[in-house]
Parts: sequence; structure tokens; C-alpha cells
Amino acid sequence: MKNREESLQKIWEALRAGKKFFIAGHLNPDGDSLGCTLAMTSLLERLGKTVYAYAAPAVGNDLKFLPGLSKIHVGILPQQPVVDTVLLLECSDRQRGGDLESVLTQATTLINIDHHLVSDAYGTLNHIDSKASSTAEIIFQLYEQSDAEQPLLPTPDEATCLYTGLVTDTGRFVHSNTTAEALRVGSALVALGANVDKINQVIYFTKSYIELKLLGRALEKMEMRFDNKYSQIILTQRDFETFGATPAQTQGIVSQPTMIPGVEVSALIKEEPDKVSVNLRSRGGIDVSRIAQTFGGGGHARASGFKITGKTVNEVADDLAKTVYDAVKDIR
Ligand SMILES: [Mn+2]
Repeated sequence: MKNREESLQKIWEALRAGKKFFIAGHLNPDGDSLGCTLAMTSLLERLGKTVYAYAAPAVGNDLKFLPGLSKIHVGILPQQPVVDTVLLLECSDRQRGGDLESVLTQATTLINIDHHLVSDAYGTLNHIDSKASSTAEIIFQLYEQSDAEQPLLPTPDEATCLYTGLVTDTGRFVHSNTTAEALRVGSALVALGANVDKINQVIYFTKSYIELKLLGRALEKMEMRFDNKYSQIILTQRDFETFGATPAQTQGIVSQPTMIPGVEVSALIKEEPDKVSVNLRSRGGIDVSRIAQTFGGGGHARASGFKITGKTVNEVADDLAKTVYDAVKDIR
């Protein structure tokens, strides 16, 4: 705990000292990555700093309601931003935010804040807390550390951004990372004015016709393997074309099979134009971040993923099945 406070205080001092900032989360930003990027952008602007924030390549429709989105650069790097401080959020290595080397190398301070299990300490300041439910939880702790007497707390809009990160990374407070601290931070953000109703409506109770049709196709194609301990869904380019859908419109599908008693690992294998991408979920007995790592990916114990180029979707499915088999074969 003492270490955590010291580490966050050092980061706060660096934020106070910096004048021009560049902030980015990881590519294909999720609610945590984008929520933290927006909250920090707003906070630093309140402190009178110049901020260039970046999200790439695009922002999903379910996150477009987040306040402050118009202030950040989506998909296109701002023209040669001259900055002294870079803040990378949710990036387990310095490439996760995209091709940012030109920006990273010219800054004197590189701050890395992350909660992934495996994360490089590539920053000049690093705060990696794999016990934190989300980067949003860490960012809230950072606010609390901002001033011993009168900490600067999130505005209602910043609270909405951070609560979105917390709620998406904990799966609405049901995953195993739903700790007492996660709930404390959630409670504090609600008290500060996070728009819980809007977040729930947009993220959890909104799906397009196409997404629901694609979900139907995916469930139809679900296969059970290895004594029903492994569920595999393969979506081909043809499946996407049938409904005019994109591989991005598959949110939530990979979690469905884990509702079936006995399923330890669920995989959604997507054939994309230039690669095969895989999402993995675990009921908890298997650490799927390890499986993803063997294919060059990463993530969390219960939710991970990877991408493969140069192989067909069926080749990737076969390779993955072998690795999953080794992981689940001794589970009763
Ligand atoms: Mn996260």
C-alpha cells in the first residue's frame, strides 16, 4: 500500500510538472482504455496543460457517448506534437498504442499506467498494479493522491468515463476482479455523478439488428469439444458478409458459451481480411492469458486474445485446439 501511494505520488508530481502532454491507450480501445484517456485529458486540461490525446484506429459505437470524445484525435496522429510528457494507459508494452515511437522518443517523461498481468516497465515512471480491476481504478486512486489536504476529484463527466472503464473491465462487477476496492471506487464514482443509467443503456442494452443476427449465426456454429470443456465458434468472412457485419460487431459473443456448465474455455475465432483474430474466455479454472501468450497475444486470466497472420482460420483453430486440449485435459 505504501509503495502504491509513493508510486502514484511520483506520477502526480510528473503530471504537475509537465506542460505539454500526449495521452494514448491501446489500439482498438475498450471502455477502460478510452475512459481513462478521456478522464486524464479532461483532468490535465483543468490543470491548464496542453493535451494531445489519441485513440486508434477507431472508437466503437458503444463508446461514442463518452463525454469529451470530440477533444481527442481518433485514428490520425496529431501533426508532430511537441510534448514533454507521454502518458500511456493500459499498454503492456510500448507498441500497444500503435506506431508512436516518434512521439515517445522526444518526450522526457514517459508514464506507464497499467493493470495487465504481464506488463513491461518501459516508462521512466511505471505504475503496474495487476491487482487493480481496471486502469480506471488506478486512475481514481491517482486523483485521491493528488493533494493530501484537498484531493482533486473527478468531475461528473470524468466519473462517467472512469466508471465505464470499471464496469466494462469487471463485466458489470461480476468477474473475479470485482474486489472490495473495485466496488469502493465504483461507489465513489457514482457519488461523484457518474451517469450509470446512460452507461448501462448504451453499453449493455443496445444492439443492432445486424449484431443480433450475427449472434444467432455464432450460436448456431458453436461446437463443443474435449468432453464439453471447450467451446469453439468460427466466424468466416462469409458469415460477416451474409449480414453485412464487421468483425468488430461481435462484442459479447465469446462469453455466451461459458454459461454452459462444464465449459472451461470459450474461443471466438474470426476470419478477417488480413488476419485471424481470436478472443478467449475462461470460467476461472484455466488462465487463458497463458494460452494467448503462446500465440503472441495477451490479456487477463479470464479474458484474452491474439491475432495471427499468414494462416487460414481452420489452421489457427486446429493449433488453438491443441493448446486448449493440453490445458483442459486434466480438469474434471
Ligand atoms: Mn483494462
